[in-house]
Amino acid sequence: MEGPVTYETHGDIGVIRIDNPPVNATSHAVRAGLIAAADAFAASPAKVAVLMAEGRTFVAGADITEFGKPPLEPHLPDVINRIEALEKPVVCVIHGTALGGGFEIALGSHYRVMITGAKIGLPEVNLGLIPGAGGTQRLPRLIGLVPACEIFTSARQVGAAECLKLGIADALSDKAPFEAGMDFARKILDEGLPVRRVSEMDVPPTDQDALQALTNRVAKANRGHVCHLKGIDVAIVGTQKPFAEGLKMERAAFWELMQSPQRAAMIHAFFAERKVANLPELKGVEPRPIGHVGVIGGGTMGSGIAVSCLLSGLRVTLIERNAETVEHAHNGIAKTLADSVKRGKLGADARDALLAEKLLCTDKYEKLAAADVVIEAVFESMEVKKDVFTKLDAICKPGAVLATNTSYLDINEIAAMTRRPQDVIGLHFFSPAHVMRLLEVVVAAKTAPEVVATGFALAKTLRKVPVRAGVCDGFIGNRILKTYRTAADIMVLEGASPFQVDKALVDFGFAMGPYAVADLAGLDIGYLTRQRLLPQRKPGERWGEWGDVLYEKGRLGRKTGHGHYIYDEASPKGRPDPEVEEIIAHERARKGIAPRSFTDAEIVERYMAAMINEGAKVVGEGIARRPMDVDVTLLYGYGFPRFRGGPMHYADQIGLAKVLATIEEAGKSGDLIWEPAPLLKQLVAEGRSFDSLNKD
Ligand code: T1G
Repeated sequence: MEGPVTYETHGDIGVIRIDNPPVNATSHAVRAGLIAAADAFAASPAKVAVLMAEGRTFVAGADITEFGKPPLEPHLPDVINRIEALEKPVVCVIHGTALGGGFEIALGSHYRVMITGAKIGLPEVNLGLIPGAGGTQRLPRLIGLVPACEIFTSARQVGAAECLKLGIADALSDKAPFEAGMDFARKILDEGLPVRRVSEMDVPPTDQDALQALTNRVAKANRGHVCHLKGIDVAIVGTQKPFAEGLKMERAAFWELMQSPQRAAMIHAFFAERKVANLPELKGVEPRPIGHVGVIGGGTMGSGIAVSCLLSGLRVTLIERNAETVEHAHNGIAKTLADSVKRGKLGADARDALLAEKLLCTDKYEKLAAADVVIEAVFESMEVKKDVFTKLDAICKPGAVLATNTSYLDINEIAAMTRRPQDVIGLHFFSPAHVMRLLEVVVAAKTAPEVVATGFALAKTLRKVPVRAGVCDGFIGNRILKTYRTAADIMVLEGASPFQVDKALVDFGFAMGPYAVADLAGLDIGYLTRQRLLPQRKPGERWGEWGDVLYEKGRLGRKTGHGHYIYDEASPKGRPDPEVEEIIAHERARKGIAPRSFTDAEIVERYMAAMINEGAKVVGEGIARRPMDVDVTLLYGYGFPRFRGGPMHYADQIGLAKVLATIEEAGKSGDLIWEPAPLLKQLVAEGRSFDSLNKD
């Protein structure tokens, strides 16, 4: 047999091998090959078959690159039905991650063996889909409705030991897949184990209260997403029908979701996250070592960066000013690691080893002499940054990468303070740095390619999503944030309530609206930013100043229990403070603005148009390489709803001409943020999409 699937026999045992790198996805060729292999086995004298895969993992699902294209026969459900219908036993051997269609193939097999460290999962909801090859019908029959629904709505990967306990796996092995498969096949022959079809099993009794509780949890955790609850519905209703009808119902729901904008958005996000990490210009560029990381500053960002490095196995030397702040930083890191132990994310022994062997907190800069990478995370003042980089330039070894975590300062100016500007780069983490996955890799004018490659290599090690950014005020994320926040402020000045703005954007899919976010971050941050930007303000530029009034009243947001919202026992998540509306009304009156009403739709339209317009300026100026870099930045750093794919993808879905029309309409107010981006105007004129720029 040619192609990615082969069939061979070893005495009474047939072996079906899938070999389709990198992750054995069930491409058309694999599906056709599986049918041919099943037929070959059926026709062969072999009495039992082993189904396994080559390479680093068993099948990790359907081939996502085929989505959105006309589906070719055989379809995966039919392939799996063919395997399950075989009259001789098939044992599937799972190594690596059997995900989506891969796990569904295993469920269609008669027995499952898992190799130590292997995992299974049904992550289709991460793509805006549901399992579409029997997962919602077979898994409930094998383990029960509630655990099955939990697995395919959480998209979590389930380990081998838990699979054995749940009855998903029939055996575990620490041998290689082929040997493990042969062992179990011999067991089937020796014990005369029969064909055992999951589709013929009855669903075990269901705890209806548990099922309802799960459904409520899933609805709350996945607000705005369509697929999760549709999956539960298909599993519940489908498994009350004969299997073939349930499978049909699943397939119909699957295809409906396949046509949905949410699926397109989620798959855009899936591939964008991977493409932004692979920069064409870094092909063949060797990164420098990253084993020993220095961190300057043990504040919130510094200690978060240190924890992120420690949890990724790197050695960390953290510098603080004096013995007292050194101890404070060490205790802060120890506390964060203790929380990871409490949440079962880290073993207590491992934590102790990290603190004892990998972490050094000190006030002696010379301890950085051998560090490979040093990340400065001190107070956001150019004076302080220059002092730190002057010291680092004197102490660090040649070739050390000197990085700054500044979120807006000019990195070219910082680099110019050293004799090695080619070794200086921006690594902009997001708070909390050991949790947030976004990392802006800010490339200064003189940054060497291997230093950029080192930034991306560090991101991969820290399991961050790196986005390359150029130097400007706020880089990609904070620059765009400033613009859509200003658009919101202007709508409030013109009459909208900040609470209406927040609700409209939460309904659109954001976890929080801009004013709840401002309260969470602290209104002092907003106040300092407005003070810093004051000298740069242009004549006629408008922005909201009520935040300064709240600041001067000592209302700093959640941390003082009072911001735009009131946070107290009665409303820990905050309730609107009517006094804020009064303060805003005074500002309108002072500025001679006659307020008007806004619909939620108009608020969302303007907010998004401002975000998209600034995104187009950032791409047009080369600060972001492609529109998808903007999408990934907003998705991983600014809570943009994943089921909308990011602002630039969203713009393509609603149409760039419509976005431009909104911008031009809003621009009649004369506000500078509404100056249309040249790139947007060009694409509209050429009838092109942002996605047409994502190609390289
Ligand atoms: N299809 C096509 N390409 C895939 C792929 C897939 N399913 N999974 C990964 N790749 C590519 C990926 O783009 C990258 O390419 C390379 O493989 C390595 O991936 C009917 C319909 C398996 C855990 O959702 O979660 O089955 O960038 O960088 O970090 O019910 O990839 O090198 O060119 O991510 O080691 C369900 C998706 C599909 C799993 C490996 N399955 N993949 O992670 O490597 S829907 C999934 C992953 C489905 C059925 C339905 C991860 C991974 P390139 P990588 P990794």
